[in-house]
Amino acid sequence: MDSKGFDRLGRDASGGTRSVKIMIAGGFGTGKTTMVGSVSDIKPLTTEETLTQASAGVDPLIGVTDKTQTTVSLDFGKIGLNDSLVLYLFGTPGQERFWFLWNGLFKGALGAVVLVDTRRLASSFRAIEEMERQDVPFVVALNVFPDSRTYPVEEIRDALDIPAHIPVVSFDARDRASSRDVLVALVHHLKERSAVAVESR
Ligand SMILES: Nc1nc2c(ncn2[C@@H]2O[C@H](COP(=O)(O)OP(=O)(O)OP(=O)(O)O)[C@@H](O)[C@H]2O)c(=O)[nH]1
Ligand SMILES: [Mg+2]
Repeated sequence: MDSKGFDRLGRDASGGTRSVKIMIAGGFGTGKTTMVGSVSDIKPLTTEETLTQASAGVDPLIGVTDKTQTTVSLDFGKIGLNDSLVLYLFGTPGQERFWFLWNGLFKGALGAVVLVDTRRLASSFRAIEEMERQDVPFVVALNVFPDSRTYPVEEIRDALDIPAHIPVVSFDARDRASSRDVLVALVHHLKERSAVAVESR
């Protein structure tokens, strides 16, 4: 228990609602802000700023040409998965020049979703490497854009060197139910790792 009477999983002394911090991470423009916005029960907090020339050549807009804004600090949202589990969602900035912020943002996080745009695997590869450095359990979520080719999950796993024990799921970040399914997959993964005991509904 901490000084406020909550244990590491956010449970109060009566064993009531658990509040856990979950990161929504991934490379530039993979749909992190979109996912937090679609799945959050509350109006999400965003820190979007207009894309500038500073990112030109570093974070190419291939596949996301209509993108005009980027997260410069974090996204914040919240979702009650069931009566006893509330997830606080923290979306990371995707531009690599802001990745130094990840160190602080990940503090206290129980798990993470790493978004991947299969059209731009290079940026996702770096994000997965970074996740291993952060040492937080994670699942990989392939955000399927309309013009994405459909790859067998095993092919993506090989291409990104994702170990067999890490779940890889496909989803649509714009869709609340689909985004929620990803969070449920993460919670199951955490449960399997005995990091959190969740009573399923
Ligand atoms: N078609 C389609 N477009 C998407 C999807 N997810 C995001 N987008 C679009 O892709 C662009 C990037 O989405 P964002 O949610 O801003 O991505 P992000 O990962 O937060 O980006 P950064 O914060 O800049 O790293 C936006 O123009 C979205 O409207 C998706 O699932 N399908
Ligand atoms: Mg964003």
